[in-house]
Amino acid sequence: MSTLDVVVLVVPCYNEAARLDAAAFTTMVDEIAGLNLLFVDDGSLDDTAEVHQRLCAARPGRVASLVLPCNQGKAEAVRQGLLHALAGPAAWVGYLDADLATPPSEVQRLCTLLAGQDQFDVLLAARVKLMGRSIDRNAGRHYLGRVFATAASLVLRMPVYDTQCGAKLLRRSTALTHALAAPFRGRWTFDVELLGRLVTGAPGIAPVPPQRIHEEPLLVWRDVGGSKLNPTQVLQAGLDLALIGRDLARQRRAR
Ligand SMILES: Nc1nc2c(ncn2[C@@H]2O[C@H](COP(=O)(O)OP(=O)(O)O)[C@@H](O)[C@H]2O)c(=O)[nH]1
Ligand SMILES: [Mg+2]
Repeated sequence: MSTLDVVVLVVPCYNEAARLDAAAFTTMVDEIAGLNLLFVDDGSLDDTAEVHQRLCAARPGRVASLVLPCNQGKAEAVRQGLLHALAGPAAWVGYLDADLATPPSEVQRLCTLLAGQDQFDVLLAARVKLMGRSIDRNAGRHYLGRVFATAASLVLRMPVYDTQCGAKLLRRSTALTHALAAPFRGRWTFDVELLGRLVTGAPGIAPVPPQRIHEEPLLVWRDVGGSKLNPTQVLQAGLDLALIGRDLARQRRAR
């Protein structure tokens, strides 16, 4: 990212008033040049909208909010937010979980990796448990996540390690706008679907080659309590993944 590039990070929120660390988000935009935030309130029933308004008022021009009339799920909130961000001048857009499981220091490091490079168009944060790093993940979620990620990499036919980390950055492109044109199939598998759409492209739309996707192992990540993912949604995610695989296979055959 050069000093002229603008990055807009979409923060999807559903009933996040208690978890949103407003001070941390404000400091994050103060410390990361070119970073703007777009909070999406997905029909929250608590005071999320008020917290967003206070954040927007504290950093006008750098922090904005988008209000969806009713709860549509993380996938649709992220899609709407990214489309909104792409309507502006952003060179890069992306999304970040509201609980700051990926902390501001890592957001800063990811933004620095974008600076002035033309090696990749997609930057995925990856939670890799390595010595010397602090990846603090609930054991059950870790092992379930590894099974899911392995299945996702088979479906996508590329060696992606962590499709589900809630921090991703995407360079503005026709392929990206096209990939966001239609709603995603699943609420919790949309990251896989988005990557699939990007690398598959469409008639007349050049795909993003897998070698232009970069995964960056995080130095710090922590599981934050209050997750909205429940066992039924885990089962649904498995089913959605199978259907995404079927859709992608059909699209590959049609090309
Ligand atoms: N827009 C929207 N965001 C949601 C919804 N459910 C969860 N999120 C957001 O998705 C992100 C991750 O949610 P979280 O519950 O921490 O999931 P986990 O970290 O995967 O266990 C947070 O920013 C949540 O606010 C939803 O129904 N709509
Ligand atoms: Mg979380």
